[in-house]
Amino acid sequence: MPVLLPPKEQVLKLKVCFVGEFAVGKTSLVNRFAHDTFQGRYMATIGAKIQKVDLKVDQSRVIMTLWDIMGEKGFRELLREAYFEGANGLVAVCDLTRPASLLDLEEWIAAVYRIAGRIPLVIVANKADLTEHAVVTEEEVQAFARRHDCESYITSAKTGEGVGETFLAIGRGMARLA
Ligand code: G3D
Ligand code: MG
Repeated sequence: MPVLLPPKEQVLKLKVCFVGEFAVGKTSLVNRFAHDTFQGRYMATIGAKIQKVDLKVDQSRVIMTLWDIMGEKGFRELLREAYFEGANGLVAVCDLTRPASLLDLEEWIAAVYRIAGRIPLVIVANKADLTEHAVVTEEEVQAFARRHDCESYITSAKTGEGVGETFLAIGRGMARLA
């Protein structure tokens, strides 16, 4: 007699790297998602901070190791091979109040692709709550994402806007390939 078992949940363990210029909000986004807090005080991340989150994506359970990387240029040359090695997904973050931070993502994405190959990517434009200071438009962010053939999200680590959607999108992008 065949025994009918319920479909087994697929468990995926995946590495996600966060890149982007200094102070765009990478650490704040990770904290917002992992702990649902916003740390008002700024502390420069030294090297990389690694955080684990567990997420249900469609039929899969996705355990993501989030690699929160320091954004200063000197460090990328030195450590990027170690950071990006084996990455399954990439979240590239810019700051809506700093146009250069969007342009800068071009270089970050290329650096990650060189090490990890063309892994799923999500573009994030953070600090949506600072509406008065926003100089980057949603259209510019979308155009950038289109060129990279990926999704983009407008977020605020402060209010939580768009944060859950971003993590779900990268989780889904990776789960699709697994
Ligand atoms: P990084 O990890 O990319 O370097 P951080 O950036 O997460 O450390 O954030 C840098 C600064 O931006 C911090 O402010 C942080 O509080 C602020 N920040 C991050 N995300 C948001 C956001 O969505 N909205 C607003 N208003 N601020 C944000 P300080 O003042 O401590 O330097
Ligand atoms: Mg940081």
